[in-house]
Amino acid sequence: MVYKLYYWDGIPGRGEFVRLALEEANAEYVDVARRPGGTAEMLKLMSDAGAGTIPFAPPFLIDGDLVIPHVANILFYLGPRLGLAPKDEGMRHVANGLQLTITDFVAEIHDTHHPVGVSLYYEEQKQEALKRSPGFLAERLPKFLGYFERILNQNPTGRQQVLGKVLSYVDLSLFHIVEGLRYAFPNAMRASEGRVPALIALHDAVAARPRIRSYLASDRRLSFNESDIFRNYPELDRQD
Ligand SMILES: N[C@@H](CCC(=O)N[C@@H](CS)C(=O)NCC(=O)O)C(=O)O
Repeated sequence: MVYKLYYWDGIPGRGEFVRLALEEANAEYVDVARRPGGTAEMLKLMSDAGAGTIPFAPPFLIDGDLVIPHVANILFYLGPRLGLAPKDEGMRHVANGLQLTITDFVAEIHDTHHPVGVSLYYEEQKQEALKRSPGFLAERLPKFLGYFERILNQNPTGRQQVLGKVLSYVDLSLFHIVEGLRYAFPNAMRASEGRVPALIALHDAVAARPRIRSYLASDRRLSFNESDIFRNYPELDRQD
């Protein structure tokens, strides 16, 4: 069965967390909105009950008759099927908890440039963004990064991955978090990375995996840009 991933064309966005898992597993999938007519197909699925449950927002995955929305939920479903989740059921919920923490982190990253309203342009909320971003960089960024650093250091089987002895979708998502933060907040990341060496080592190890390396070099990988969650607005980055 070919998985169908639905996500906005033109940005890595939240779809990237799912793409990385599909790519690492060499799974057969179609990035539907990137094909001609794909965005219209996605919007139709979101507006009528053509195929099961109507998703509220992309990303969502269709596998046969199943329509599965939300990054963490998609990865919870795909993880065991792709060999990217712990075998133990309880530990799969631990993985899901970590992924949901990543979901929260992503929402806060998004809110640095959109602190007032999702339907307003950045320029319409730039003053509020300038107030919000310093607090995010001073408190929330180190708190989230430090949390994942602790999780890595506490793994009794080794700090190369967050859970057990083998790579999981959570590790792939953390790779994307570091990539995105480096794009959005290069100054803040330069100042922070020394405090999270295990997380940076995990990022580098994921980047060096053969399938991920080949995906990153392919045209399936979209570049970060200022329509995405991770946006490079120098005025929102650390200034010293
Ligand atoms: N909790 C959802 C968030 C989904 C989401 O916010 N999707 C964005 C694109 S990244 C969207 O299209 N939102 C439309 C809306 O909220 O109206 C997830 O983790 O997948």
